[in-house]
Amino acid sequence: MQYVRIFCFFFLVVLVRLHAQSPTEANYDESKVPPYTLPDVLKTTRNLDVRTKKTWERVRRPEIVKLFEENVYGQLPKTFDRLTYSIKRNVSAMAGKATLKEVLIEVVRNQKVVQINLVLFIPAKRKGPASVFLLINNRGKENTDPTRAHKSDFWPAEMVIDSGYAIAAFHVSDLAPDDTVSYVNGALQLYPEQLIASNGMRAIGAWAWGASRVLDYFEKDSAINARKVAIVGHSRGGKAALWAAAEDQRFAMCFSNCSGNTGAALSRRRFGETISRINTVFPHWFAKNYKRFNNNEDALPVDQHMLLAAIAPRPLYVTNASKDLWADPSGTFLSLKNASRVYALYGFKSNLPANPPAINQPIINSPLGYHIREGEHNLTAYDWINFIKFANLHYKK
Ligand code: GTR
Repeated sequence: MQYVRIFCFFFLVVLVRLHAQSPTEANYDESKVPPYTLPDVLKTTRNLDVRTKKTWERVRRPEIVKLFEENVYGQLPKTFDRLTYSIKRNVSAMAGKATLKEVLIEVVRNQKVVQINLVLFIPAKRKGPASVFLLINNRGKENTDPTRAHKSDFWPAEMVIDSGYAIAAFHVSDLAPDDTVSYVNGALQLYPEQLIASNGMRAIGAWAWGASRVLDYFEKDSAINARKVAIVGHSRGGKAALWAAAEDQRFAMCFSNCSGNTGAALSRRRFGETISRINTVFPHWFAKNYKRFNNNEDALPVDQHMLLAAIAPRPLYVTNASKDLWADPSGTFLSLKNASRVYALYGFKSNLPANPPAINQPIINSPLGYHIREGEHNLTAYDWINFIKFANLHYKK
């Protein structure tokens, strides 16, 4: 009898432990958010206060980017042997409203090639080179259908063209298939040394790297204004969009939709998805070093407000959805609020309210924009309408 009891006890312990790792166990109770202290975005690792944009740019910003490389996303390789491109199609589209370009971008290093298939619509009516929204597509390829037989609000090309912007997309699978095994079959073939390094790039880094290569292409396309490229991503794509914008200051604007954990949301709140869960379910997304912070958030030398701050002073728009608690809307808003101290160094006042705004009340007139949309985790027409409003206002400023 005694043995049976002991067995049952251990069986229960095992069950409870397994359950603790399941998403249903995630904390959704604000009162259970543990006390935490965020690393000070305006204090250098040598404990110096950052009071000017000069010190921010020369000391603290590079320090923060390095800390994210080391501990979270891995290094982002900057060199390769060559980048070439060929225009596969260049035709009138959308009843004459746009030009469709399908571009094959090839990046070579050490005789290895990565191919990025870019879909690009450019408005026919425009004064000079077009500003462009570039989406990192982490969903089905049909969402960015060049033939427009399939239309999707995930990438509403017609709406964006009607607003006077170019719209482009590439698929994450060209850079790193979103899979625990095959993610190596893309950009990482060019950089095999990254696979051994504990601070080596993984899938999210590879997607961000790809976004920068597309920007390299835009610099060669006279129809595009390469100084007005907005990077857009949803969820895991939204994490990559933030990382791309933080690393590559050529991106003029960033839109990070429902990006959640290791995106725009603060990790230390442990609300919804956690570092341990993301590293367990998606071991191929972040650097090996990041796993050291599983259930150990307070040991991280950064939190996600510092990633947002690294995008300053460029306009940044972040979103949530009311039913997407997994992505921690409150922690996302707090992260933005904390990043605003860096925008202030540039004299940019964020118009973010003290508390999160009501549902469907976008904050556009602020270099750090935000909305929480009614509904589920998704990238929708509502989100894009507000991205366009935000871009209209901030490109004009
Ligand atoms: C979830 C993941 C999130 C987010 C999301 C998505 O499963 O936990 O971090 O990336 O997928 O990309 O839609």
